[in-house]
Amino acid sequence: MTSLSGIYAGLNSTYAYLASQYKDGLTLENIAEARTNTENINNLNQTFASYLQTNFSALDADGDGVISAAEANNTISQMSASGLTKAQLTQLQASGASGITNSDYSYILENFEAMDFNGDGRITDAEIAAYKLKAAKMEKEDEMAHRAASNMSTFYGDDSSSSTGSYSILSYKYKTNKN
Ligand SMILES: [Ca+2]
Ligand SMILES: [Ca+2]
Repeated sequence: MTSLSGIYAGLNSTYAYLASQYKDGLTLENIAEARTNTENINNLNQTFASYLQTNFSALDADGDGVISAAEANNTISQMSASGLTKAQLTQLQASGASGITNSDYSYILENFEAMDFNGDGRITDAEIAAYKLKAAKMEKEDEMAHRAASNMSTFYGDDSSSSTGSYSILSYKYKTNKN
């Protein structure tokens, strides 16, 4: 099931990990420092840390230079409710460890416009689910149309066949009536 929840969870846990190191509140400088701190190498997700860094001012809603837990929670739950933009998804796809698989990122980005049913430039989990349902339905219809077409050609026989014995039921009937 393709879902963006891994992204929201990753952003949440990355914020929580960073915030636990800077008890006075997480500043832009803190994030930059944490990203270069070798002690964090195994515990800090660089993709999400980079996202928090480059989107700092959007996360710091009151503009006091610190991302509070409430601000992080608000922003991430808002993201989860309204969905993610193409630019956000493109930025988050930057590394393999970014909440969802690389192929899921590609799938969403390649089908972004068709998937964005309400046309607001954001993709939500509901839109992904609806798109998948629609795609599955269209695939089934294609398959049925193809099956109907191949049944039809069996019925009419192979016109290109040079064999004289390969009359289809229809052409045989036609011939019989004519004679
Ligand atoms: Ca703030
Ligand atoms: Ca949308």
